[in-house]
Amino acid sequence: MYSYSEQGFPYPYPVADSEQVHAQPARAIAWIQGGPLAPNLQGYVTFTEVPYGTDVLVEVTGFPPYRPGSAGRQPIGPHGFHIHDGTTCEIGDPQDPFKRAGEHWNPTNQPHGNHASDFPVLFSNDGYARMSFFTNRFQVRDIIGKTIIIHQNPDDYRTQPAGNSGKRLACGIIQPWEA
Ligand SMILES: [Cu+2]
Ligand SMILES: [Zn+2]
Repeated sequence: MYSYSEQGFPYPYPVADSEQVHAQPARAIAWIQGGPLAPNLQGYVTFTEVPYGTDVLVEVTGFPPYRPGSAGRQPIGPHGFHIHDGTTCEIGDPQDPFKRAGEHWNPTNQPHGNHASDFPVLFSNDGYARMSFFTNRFQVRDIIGKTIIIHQNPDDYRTQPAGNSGKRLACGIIQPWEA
């Protein structure tokens, strides 16, 4: 037997192991801070272990205004959003910040569009974004110490190696969260 409230929606089928169900879920958090291209951007991303995968919740304020694309110029927003394989949010070049956060974390050697670290784009509502989604591509313990990057431009989920998402607006380091 299972119930929605006690064990979550049964994906892909009910959890049989009651010990697994009642164990304290592993959690992680990344505090997000904008760099020189978006100094007002700030927020957080949380990762919560759930049956068969991970729930991700993100809440961010301070996005720059949307700007439509034109010939040879990418739109600003919605914003590419990924886990990168670097472990630092050092700014580096202020014109092209956070390069030391590395490239898309890619533990299964997939093309961009199917990286474990490829997330839905972040959609700004007059500067504010909130989104939650489920992924079965990693567990919380796999991503501790890696970085979250929010980009200036949309992810096309096609261009290699990073979806043509453009410059890096903000960064955060994923850390264990005991709340
Ligand atoms: Cu990225
Ligand atoms: Zn990718």
